[in-house]
Amino acid sequence: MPVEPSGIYVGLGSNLGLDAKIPRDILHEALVLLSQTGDSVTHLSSFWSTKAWPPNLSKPDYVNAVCRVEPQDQDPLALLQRCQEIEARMNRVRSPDDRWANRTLDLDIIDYNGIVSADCSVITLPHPRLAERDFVLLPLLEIAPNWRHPVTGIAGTDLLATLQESENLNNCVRLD
Ligand code: A4P
Ligand code: MG
Repeated sequence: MPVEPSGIYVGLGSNLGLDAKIPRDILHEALVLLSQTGDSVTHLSSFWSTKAWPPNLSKPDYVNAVCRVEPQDQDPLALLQRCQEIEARMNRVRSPDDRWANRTLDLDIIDYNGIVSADCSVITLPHPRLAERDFVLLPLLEIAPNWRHPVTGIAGTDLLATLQESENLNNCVRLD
């Protein structure tokens, strides 16, 4: 079944403060920076407190959210670059030795108008792990309840239901 273009969705995550800022402040600031650099944020999910994945590493909880963006251009790589610049402004440090290191800010392009790109190190669309993540699906479905996976066409609600039947949940709690 063909899948309608579904919009451009960016996932936000943080489990590390920066100066006086707690993860929620950092996500708010990232949204302001996205808008200031020319990408309109048209929809924003709730903020969710989520247990860090993978579960066995005892990392601090994350705050996660998803926003819908009307970007200044139609170039997924350019949007990724702008997201990475915002991560850098929030002192995001990448640790080559720790794949799941704590991070002040992670901005992932979850879905870019349903584009399906080859799995490569620069950009993979849709985000390759989104279907395994309640901390992505729950906020995504708040702002896009009819969203479908661009590759499989499976409804996000069905992906979430499958996940909820499994053991692989991250105890997501909606914040005020
Ligand atoms: N890249 C490829 N495709 C994309 C895309 N669609 N969006 C490349 C963004 N980046 C993409 O990402 C590594 C490389 O992936 C980038 O250079 C980019 O070119 P990264 O942000 O440097 O590293 P990362 O964040 O560790 O990788 P990734 O893939 O974003 O990690 P995950 O899978 O998102 O895991 N637990 C909870 N509860 N909440 C979280 O948000 N996040 C992670 C990070 C782990 N556990 C978590 C959470
Ligand atoms: Mg990332």
